[in-house]
This record gives sequence, structure tokens and C-alpha cells, in this order.
Amino acid sequence: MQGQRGAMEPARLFLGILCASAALAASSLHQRPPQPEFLLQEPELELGESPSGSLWPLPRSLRILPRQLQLAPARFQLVHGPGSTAGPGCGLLQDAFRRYYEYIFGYSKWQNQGQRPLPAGTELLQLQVIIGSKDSECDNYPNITSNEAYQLSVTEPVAVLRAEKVWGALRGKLTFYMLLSKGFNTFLINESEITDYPRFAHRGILLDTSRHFLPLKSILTNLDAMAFNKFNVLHWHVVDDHSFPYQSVTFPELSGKGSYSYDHVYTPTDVHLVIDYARLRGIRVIPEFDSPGHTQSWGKGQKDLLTPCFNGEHWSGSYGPVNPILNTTYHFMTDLFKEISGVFPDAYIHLGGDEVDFTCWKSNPDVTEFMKQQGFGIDYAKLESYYIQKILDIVSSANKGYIVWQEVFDKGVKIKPDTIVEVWISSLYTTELSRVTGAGFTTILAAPWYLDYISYGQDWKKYYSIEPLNFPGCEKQKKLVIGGEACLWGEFVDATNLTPRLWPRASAVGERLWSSENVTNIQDAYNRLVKHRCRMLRRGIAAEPLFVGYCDPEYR
Ligand code: CP6
Repeated sequence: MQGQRGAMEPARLFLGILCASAALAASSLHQRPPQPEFLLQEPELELGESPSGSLWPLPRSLRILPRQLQLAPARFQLVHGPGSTAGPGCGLLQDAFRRYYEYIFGYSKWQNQGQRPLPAGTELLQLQVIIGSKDSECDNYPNITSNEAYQLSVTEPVAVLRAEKVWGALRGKLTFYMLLSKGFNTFLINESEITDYPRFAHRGILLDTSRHFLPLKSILTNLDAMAFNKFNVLHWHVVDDHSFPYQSVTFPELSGKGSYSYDHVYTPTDVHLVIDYARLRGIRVIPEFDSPGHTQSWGKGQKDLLTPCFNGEHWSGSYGPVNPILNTTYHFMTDLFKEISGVFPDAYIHLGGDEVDFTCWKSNPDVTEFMKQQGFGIDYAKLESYYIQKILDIVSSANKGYIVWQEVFDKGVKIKPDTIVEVWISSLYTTELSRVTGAGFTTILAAPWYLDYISYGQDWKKYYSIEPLNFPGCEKQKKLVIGGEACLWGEFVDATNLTPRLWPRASAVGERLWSSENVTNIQDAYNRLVKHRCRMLRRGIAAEPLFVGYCDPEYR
């Protein structure tokens, strides 16, 4: 024992030094809870079969009282509360009011119901929404620091939803909706007190529109499903080897030649539609333009962009990654990223950098010559770094931050301290988290949540059981994990199977990234998720079943 402790000492000291430097980069990205968790209860003891047992993701703290109130469709109102800094002039909230009123009462069965008076003292008449901050952020785009906290108090005769910013109001309205259950000609809600805020600031879904084109409608439906699970980032892996559906204004030939067809293109109008639809739901859109690998489709519309591969002395007829040795490559990338930076309002662009195959670079005599000139020897990782470095500088000059896949860090590319590294390789991902955060970098975890992988049985439990901070490292390292992403790569996914493949499996990731660390009871999660899935069906999201059973056909 003694000897063991002695051996541990130097390592711990070393980590301590790393942690001190990591702390600096950490500070700005962490959402601070505005409230203590004074109401926290063990959910598995309280919820069970109660009507509130369909909450998903589970709020940070909740108290559900036994008394039930009724909502009469003819009288119940969603309104701006007294003193709110956001009134009817706030389009985002108005839109949300309309949406939630439709969700609650939109089914014809309920129209004109509940005209009769209810017994005094048992009716909930209003949900009042009160934004507290002078700047409600109504007209902003959400960002990594957006405050999504809210407090919801349901008491007779009015419920009050308080939030500093509109983002919290959006999340709170959803929770209110999830508290409702059906009564006879009315809706029921328990008196309750909820204080809620996300555990992680970055809760993303990756969609891949290159392997298969996803129609706009699929993307918008998915944004609805995301909002319904309190996700806040669409990581749009828009282009890749197989097609280039992004219609660039600067380089129209990229999609002109690189898309599957003229119909399989996202026009500037389409892109704005996605971004705006997402904003109204508190969702950021982070585009990924992956290079230098995964770029075969780029080559069709941009001459000399890709590296010609050689067979001995001659061109083999094929192309490899982006050609890193030509000035024209960097002129092109400068203009492309300038455009992208203007089109996508988010402060970050994902630059990819994953899975670069050196075979083609090695075969090309001009690249070999360039390697010699630069003094790279035969270390092609140095060439890759040279390329990435230049791309990072280009994107920095366009005033954007960037996210990269883990290889960029692994290969020792000099990256700015504020770079976000996304960990995706499933083997040894906890070690990778230690390394990345130990070096002081902010990170996003995707490795355990590849939802394109399917297997027999309830794999949502596997996703649910992942604890993102369960890796070797000190507190300061843990703070650098800003969240995670559920990835749905598109090789085997198109509009026909996107929704059922993602939902409700991604819901498991949604709760892991939103709720408290101690929300881990699988049985309780199952009970709530079954109901949550039926609610998604009701809202037109074709989420697949978890297991045997049925959704209440009357309610459906
Ligand atoms: N496409 C791109 C992919 C993958 C990556 N990048 C991928 C690789 C392995 C698995 C899943 C996805 N299909 N552009 C890696 C980030 Cl298992």
C-alpha cells in the first residue's frame, strides 16, 4: 500500500499542473445553475405511474404535488406574464405559443370541448411566461452560452413559467406540455414546482446529407424531434465523398456537378429555412465542411482541388484528398469559407479533419517534392498538419471558431486554445477524453453514441448508461467536456428510415446530456420513455417502439 501510494505521487502532481492550465480555457463555456437544487427528489420514488411520469428528459429538480387541476380547452390561455421583458413583439415566443397551443388542443376531438364551468378552485386558467432579463434575446441565434434555465410553478389558478431568456422559456413550455395528461373533456395537470437547466451546454444530433440527400421536410421534422428532447445543436454533416448538396453562390459548380442531381441540392433559401426553423426551437446549426479527406464529391466541380493519384510514373485516373501543395487550394478554401461564414450564423464551423488516407499523397511525385522542400521527410502527418493549420487560419480570419474531429488533435496539429475537439473513435475514448482535456482543450463526446449502428434489442439502455465524465481526470478536466452528440451517419439512412432509427434511441442521449448525473434508474427511464415515445408519435414523429406494447389509441 505504502509503496503504491509513493509511486502514484509524481503522476498526480503532473496532472495537477495540467489541470491548472486547463482551467483557463474552461471558464467561459460552463452554464452556471441559477438555482440550488433545493427541490431535488429521487424520481424513481415519486413518479412511477403518476401522470407526471412521462417527463423526458427529467428536470434537475421537481416537486409534484398530489392535487390535480383541470384545463378547459375553451378557456385555457398561454400568455405573457406581468413584468415580462418579452411581449407579443417577440416572434419566437409567439410562434412557440401557437405551437404549444396546437400540440395541447390541436386534435379535433378536443375542439370546443370543456365549455362547461368546472368546480371552483380546480381549474388552471393560464400559463404565464415571464422573461426576467432586460435582454430577452428574442431576436438572437442561440449559442454555446445561451441560458436555457427556467422555473415552472403550477398552482391554482395560474401556472407561472419564469426564465431569464427566451431559451429557458422554450424549454419550460415543453416541460409544461409534458406535465399534461388527459381527463374527461379536459386536460389534467398536477400542481408542481420545477427548477430546471441543462447539465451540458452542447447537446447535438449529427445528420449526414451527403451519403443520402435528406429532403427539407425530414430535416425540419428532425428539428421538431430534437426540440422535443431538449437537444440544442444540429451538427449538419452537409457534404462528404458521395455528394455535395450544398449550393454555393461563390462556386455553383460544386453542387452543380457534385450533387446526386439538380433536385438533391440545398439552395440558399433551404439553408436559411433550416437555420430559422432551428432558431425558433433554440437549436444551433453547425455546418461541417470536412476536409482534406472525405472530399471526393468536391473534385467534380472544382478542377485541381483534389490530389491526382499516381501509378508509378502515370496518373492512375483517380483522386485522393484535397491537394495541400497548391496555392489555388487555399484561395478556393478562403472564398468558400468566407461564404459559409456568412450563411451560417453560428460562431462555430466544423472542419472535419478525420480519416485522411495518405496513400494518394505518397504516390504523387509533386507532393513528394513538396515534402522534401518543406523538410517534412516522409512524415505525411506533417503535411496533413500543414494543410489543417492553413484551414484553421482561414476560418479564424473569417471570425469563426472551429470544431475538429479528434485526429487533428492526435496528429499534433497546432490548434488554437479555444478549438473544440470532437471525440469519435469508440475504442479507448475515455483515454482520449483524458488526453484532450489534459491538454486543456474543450471537447464534445460522440464515440459511444453512433446511432447508425443497429443491433437486436434495446440498445438505448447502452446509450443511456454512458456517463460522459467517467474518465480519468480532475475536476478542471471534466469541466472541459461541454457535451455530446448522437451521430446518425448516412450510409444506410435516408428519408424512409431516418426518424425511426434516431428516435427514441437518441432520446436516451438527450436525457444523459440534460438531466442530473444521478438520474440513472433504467426501469424508471423505461417507464417514462415508453410514454415519451407515444407522445412523439402523437406529434407526427415516427419514433420506433422500445419493446412490446401499445400506445393508448384514444389519446393517439
Ligand atoms: N464519415 C465521415 C463517416 C465517419 C466519419 N467521418 C465514420 C467512421 C466510422 C464510423 C462511423 C462514422 N461515416 N466523414 C468519422 C468521424 Cl464507425
